[in-house]
This record gives sequence, structure tokens and C-alpha cells, in this order.
Amino acid sequence: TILVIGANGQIGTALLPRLQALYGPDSVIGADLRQPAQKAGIFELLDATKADALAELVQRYRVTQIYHLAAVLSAKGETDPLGAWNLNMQTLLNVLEVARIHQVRKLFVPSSIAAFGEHAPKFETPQTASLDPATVYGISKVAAENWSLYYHKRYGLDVRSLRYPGLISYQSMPGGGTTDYAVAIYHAAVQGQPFECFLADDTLLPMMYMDDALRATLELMEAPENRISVRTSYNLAGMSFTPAELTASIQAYFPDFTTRYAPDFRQDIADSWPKTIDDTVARHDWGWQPAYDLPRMTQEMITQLTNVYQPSIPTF
Ligand code: VAH
Repeated sequence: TILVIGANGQIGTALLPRLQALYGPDSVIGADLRQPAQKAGIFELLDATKADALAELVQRYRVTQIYHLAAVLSAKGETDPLGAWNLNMQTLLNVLEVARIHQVRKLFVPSSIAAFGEHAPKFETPQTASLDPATVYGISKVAAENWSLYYHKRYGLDVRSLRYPGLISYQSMPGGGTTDYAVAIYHAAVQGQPFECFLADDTLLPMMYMDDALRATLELMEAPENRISVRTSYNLAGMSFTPAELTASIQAYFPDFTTRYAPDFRQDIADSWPKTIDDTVARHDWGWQPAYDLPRMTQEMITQLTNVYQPSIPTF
């Protein structure tokens, strides 16, 4: 069976149904600190900072794959640095250790463009660049990359990872990420409200629509082990855009929609990150190819959120 830790998070909420459809609902266990809003399939309450609780779940369900998707994101992490470090690292080390002891076959441990800092090239940031992250979240991601490599080299654990760009999805509300302005903006537009953006209008950031991120994750996890040449974390790119470009793509649907710019502490976080990512290695190793650009993502997000806020009245 497959265990998804952090099943109620932004990635978990979208990945769970995808895994259930692929492997069957009885082969996928969703786990998180609280019950999900809509329960579908097997769900278990789990505090992954408790190694014995995790080990018990892994044994009870004979877990063979783990997706570790629980973490405190960049902006939220800066409000409680040690709390974010403790949660991100304790859960990671528990997952690696329990997987080693209980022979879990394959693990997915996400990283992020937040792993890069001021000394990485801002444009076409390469797979191997110096990692001096500006946030606790980024520090915890670099540590996770190095621990994953360690467990692979020393114990042969098949841990795989992607440095996700900012992810945009309609299935969950924004959860403390610096890139989450790009999720909240669509909710405002579809509700006919103006949007106040916490980043400056020209802040160029690497982004990806969730469907691309899920497909990349599944393609990486299904790639033959001998294709995997990176055991820290793969650079992954979808698109890069600014809040101004995103606003313009939305105005094609809502001409009166407006964005006001009021940069806050998150501007410094965004300015420490790359602007565009070079994912040549992922394309070479396991054939990565994005499918969503900004126009296609905007069309999908507006369609999906219109159904959420203004459910289509069935025509009789
Ligand atoms: C965040 N969405 O903003 C996450 C992600 C690259 C951004 O790590 O913290």
C-alpha cells in the first residue's frame, strides 16, 4: 500500500485521488493531523513527529511506498523558525528511519526552489548550484535533500525528490506559501473581487500548475531506478511569470478585474529565489516535459473555481 503523509495539504489533497484512481482506493492510505473536509478512501489520523505511531501505521497497512508531503511552508515558517524546523525535520527523519527499518520500497520527499539562495544564478538556475537558502523552510529542504542522499547511499533506500516551483491548484486554499498569491488571486477574480498582492508586480517566479506537478511526481516515481541520477532533488520547471502577467491572463476572462500591489515581508523571500529554472537533467533522466503554460492554467483554474463558487445550475 501507499501512505500519503500530509494528505490534507496542497499537494496531498490533489495527489490522493490521483493515487486512488491509479492503484485502487484500498491501496492508498491518507494520513494527516486532522480529519479531511471530504473523506474519500482510507484515512488515518497521524502525528508524523511520533515515530512509533508512524511505524505502527506502516506495519498495520504493510506500506511499500510513502509520499512525505507534510511541512510548514516558507512564509509561515518565518513566523516560527524553530517550530518549522522541528516539524519539517522530525517528520522527515521519522519517515526515513521507519522506511529503512520496515523495508519501505520507495519514498517521495519533496524539495523546493526555496532550497536556492542568493548565490545561485537567478536565471536558468542549474541542477548543481550553491544552496544557501534564506528561509527556515529552505534550510529544512536542503537538509532533507542531504538526508535523503545519505539514506540512499548508506542503506540503499530508494528516495526520490523534486524541487517544486510554486504550485497552483484549485483543490485547496493557500497554506502559508510565498507563491500562494497565485492561488488566492484566482479565488478573488472568480468572486468578482479586486486582489491585493503581497509581492511587487514584476516579481518573476518559477511556477507550475498542480496537474503538471502530479504527473511529474508519478513519472519520477515510476521511472526505472537505473534512470535516476539525482538523489538529492531534481530541478523541475513549468513556467515563470510575474503577478502583472498573471493579472493580465485573468483579465482576458474578467476585464474589470484589478490587482493592487502591497509587498510585505514575503517580497524578500521571493527575491531570494530563482526566476527561471533549468530542468535539463529531469528531461534527460526520465523524460520530463511540462504541459501547462499560463493561458492554459488560467483557463483551467477559472473553469474549476467557477464551479466551486457558482455551481452550474443544471439546465432542465
Ligand atoms: C512556498 N509554495 O511558497 C511553497 C513553495 C517554491 C514555493 O516552496 O513556500
